[in-house]
Amino acid sequence: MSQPEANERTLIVVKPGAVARGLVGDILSRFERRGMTLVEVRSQTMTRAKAEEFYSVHRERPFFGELVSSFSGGMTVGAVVQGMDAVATVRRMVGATKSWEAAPGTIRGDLAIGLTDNAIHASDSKESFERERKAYFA
Ligand code: 3AN
Repeated sequence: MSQPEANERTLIVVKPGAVARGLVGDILSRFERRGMTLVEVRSQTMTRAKAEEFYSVHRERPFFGELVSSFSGGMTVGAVVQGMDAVATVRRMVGATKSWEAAPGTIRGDLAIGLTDNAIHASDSKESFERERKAYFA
């Protein structure tokens, strides 16, 4: 088995619904308490064009319009999170996409119940991280 990377980086974005509910502190503190470092943080309301670029891999999906409207519908908070095996570790901490199925103890399992509005985005690979970091921090 390959060794996990100690200082791997990934991107998380707290989605507008969770920012509006005042959950930013709770969500970011979970990564800090896990021993991970927030190396870059930004808050912004995404333009529609920027949200489309961010989610461009889903352009052909039937839910693309709803996803883009939701993501650009209010303030977001994005962070580059660094730590041991960060991409996979953070995805485990985030939990299942359908947040009603997400395990208790995960961010979605504790804080979300929706699908489009499922509290947080997290990169699913190193390649996605590189692309999404550029798109979010542009
Ligand atoms: P995840 O965020 O868990 O990586 P993806 O990448 O499959 O999930 O989907 C990206 C985002 O698209 C999800 N966070 C969710 O907001 C939305 N989404 C995914 N599947 C659906 C669906 N069937 N209907 C509506 N929205 C969806």
